[in-house]
Amino acid sequence: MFKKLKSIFKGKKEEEKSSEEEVELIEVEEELKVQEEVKEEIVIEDNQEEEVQEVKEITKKEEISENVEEIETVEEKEETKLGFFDKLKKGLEKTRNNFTNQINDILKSYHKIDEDLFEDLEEILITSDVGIETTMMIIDNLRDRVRDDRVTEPGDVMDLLKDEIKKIMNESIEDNKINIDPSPAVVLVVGVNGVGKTTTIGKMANTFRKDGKKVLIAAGDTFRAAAIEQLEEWGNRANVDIISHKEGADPAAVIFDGIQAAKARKTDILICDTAGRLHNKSNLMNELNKIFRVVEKEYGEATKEVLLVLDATTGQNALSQAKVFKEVANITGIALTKLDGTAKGGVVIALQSGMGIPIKLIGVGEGIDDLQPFDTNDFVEAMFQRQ
Ligand SMILES: Nc1nc2c(ncn2[C@@H]2O[C@H](COP(=O)(O)OP(=O)(O)OP(=O)(O)O)[C@@H](O)[C@H]2O)c(=O)[nH]1
Ligand SMILES: [Mg+2]
Repeated sequence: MFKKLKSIFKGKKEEEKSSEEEVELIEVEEELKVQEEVKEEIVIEDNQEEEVQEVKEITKKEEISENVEEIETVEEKEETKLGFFDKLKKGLEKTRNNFTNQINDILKSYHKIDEDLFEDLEEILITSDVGIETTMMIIDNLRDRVRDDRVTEPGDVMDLLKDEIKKIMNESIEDNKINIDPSPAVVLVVGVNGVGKTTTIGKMANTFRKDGKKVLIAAGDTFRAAAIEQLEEWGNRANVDIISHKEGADPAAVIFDGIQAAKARKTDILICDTAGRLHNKSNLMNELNKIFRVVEKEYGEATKEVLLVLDATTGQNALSQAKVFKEVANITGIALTKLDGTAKGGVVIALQSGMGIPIKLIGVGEGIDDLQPFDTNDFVEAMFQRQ
């Protein structure tokens, strides 16, 4: 079915007790004195031993409590990591049910690995929004791997596929860490209407503030009053201040004021909202360029992140938006929202490997804590995990 498309796209003691005591007994009195002294020494030694014993016990207790604390910290971290992973798994439930279950069924239906099996896998990947080009590359690599490793059991293909997806996703990017170090940092949030920019800014502001950072938000979407109010609401929830102007003001002027306030308040991270109207490319380019120029001129020393927000439920549309924004701005990362609402989470693979833009954050719900830093390995594992 996809043969035609395929042809187009080929392409880490010591007891030195031995200060021997030679006591000479000359007179009884002296002898007694000496004995008395010896007795005292022994008492002192005993006392010292007791003290040493006490100190040893205290040290032991401290060591034990330190160890308990260490174990508790490790357990806490593991619990957080587990809670995090479970949340990711839950957020990817629809994708996993669609994608992994289909792959499982296909693999079970084959008794040997042949070209038909590869084609069926290809179809599942393409219909899960992995994108044709990226799918072709993954399946080609998988085919080579099956041949090179002399794999014959269809059941063994799942782990190989998982591995090839991780590889292709890590190939074209350096890392998935959001650029906020060193401070000050400025995060410019761009993206079309309704993708979840304001919600992501609110969640992000809350996460940074909880991490001990001083955060400020600039309400650069002046297109409608409701946008400013919505951001103010998120600012209240996240306990972060907002710099805003009135509806219809020049977005670049709001960002300018945001930068001055961030400098005066010694803010670590300034997050800027922008309007997402995509009338046409040149309009978008002009508006964004004006903001970028202000940031460059007024906040040249700041670490910059240009975060493109994309809605995962829009599938291939998200890919086209990424293409347009990549042309008009130096996008440094993607925040992919609404992954909880789609069965086509495969778009993550297409975006990161096909577009070469690292996914930095993922939205897995509408709540303030429903934003996660993206980790390729965790993502692929969560996507493939069986219930
Ligand atoms: N389920 C789910 N909903 C989300 C997520 N992120 C955002 N939303 C919802 O998407 C809708 C639009 O979000 P906004 O943050 O207003 O989007 P925006 O890009 O700022 O939109 P405009 O300001 O109109 O350009 C809201 O109803 C959000 O609750 C997510 O990760 N999961
Ligand atoms: Mg908004």
